[in-house]
Amino acid sequence: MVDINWYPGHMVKTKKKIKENLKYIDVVVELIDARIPYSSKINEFNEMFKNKKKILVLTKYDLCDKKETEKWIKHYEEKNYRVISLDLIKGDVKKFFEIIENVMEETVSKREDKGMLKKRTRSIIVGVPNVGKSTLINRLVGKKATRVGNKPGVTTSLDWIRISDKLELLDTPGVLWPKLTEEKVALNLASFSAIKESVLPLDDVATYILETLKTYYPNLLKNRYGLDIIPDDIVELYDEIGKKRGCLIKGGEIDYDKVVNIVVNDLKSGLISNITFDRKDD
Ligand SMILES: Nc1nc2c(ncn2[C@@H]2O[C@H](COP(=O)(O)OP(=O)(O)OP(=O)(O)O)[C@@H](O)[C@H]2O)c(=O)[nH]1
Ligand SMILES: [Mg+2]
Repeated sequence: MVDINWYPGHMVKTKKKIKENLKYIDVVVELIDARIPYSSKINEFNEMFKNKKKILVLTKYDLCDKKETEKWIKHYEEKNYRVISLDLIKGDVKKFFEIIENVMEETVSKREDKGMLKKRTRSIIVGVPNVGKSTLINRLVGKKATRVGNKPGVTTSLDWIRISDKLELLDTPGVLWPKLTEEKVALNLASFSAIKESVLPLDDVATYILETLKTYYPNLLKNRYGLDIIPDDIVELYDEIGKKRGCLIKGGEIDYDKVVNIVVNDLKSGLISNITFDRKDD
């Protein structure tokens, strides 16, 4: 069992802030990483947002295994989410506007029937660190309204951002009050940079990445590191990658730390893509 003792103070504050803002919120937009649609989904949101309209966005669609994603979309649709998958970098975000309008249609027309004033839809964007919350907002605004970065914890405060006459969004810092006690979840979150590198031993993360690739994506693993075969033994696998990449220390020994860093960084920077680590059928 990995030992995780991590619950930064700002997580507590964020939770309090979300709760304070709850009464203003019409729609909850929950983001999960398409490569880990189970591990990056926060259970606590179910209870917290139980009476709200909900949209689930699978981000990083460009990096996931599309066949697996289809299964997850179906899974969450059966749980009554409106689900969309998005490539937030190159994809079209028009779909997002359509869905949010669609979800709000009933409420808006009810207000109109009652002769009430038009009001902007208020929506909150939530999800684990690094999932793409700020990127989504920037895409919707069409300019850099909020900061993004490829590490967890870039957004630290809660801000309302006006998208249009119809829509206002609340960006939130990434939150993690999930199933971190599940070892696989923690490893998945670490593999895709939702938790800081210091939380788990990096060699555990690299080994997990290699084992998972070996199981589900052997060809991607072979191609990435130029391997003819994948050794059964994990140490031999490290050795092979080390040799291919010239990770050697004096005396021709393999520099394992270097291999660990290469593997973790290849995943983090999307150099190994079309992968999904949470398997619907497992
Ligand atoms: N390839 C790809 N990269 C993405 C996508 N969405 C976001 N990213 C990248 O993921 C990283 C994190 O994005 P952010 O928008 O800062 O994530 P966040 O959820 O706001 O993170 P915190 O504020 O730390 O909680 C950035 O490097 C983005 O460029 C996507 O759909 N595809
Ligand atoms: Mg952010």
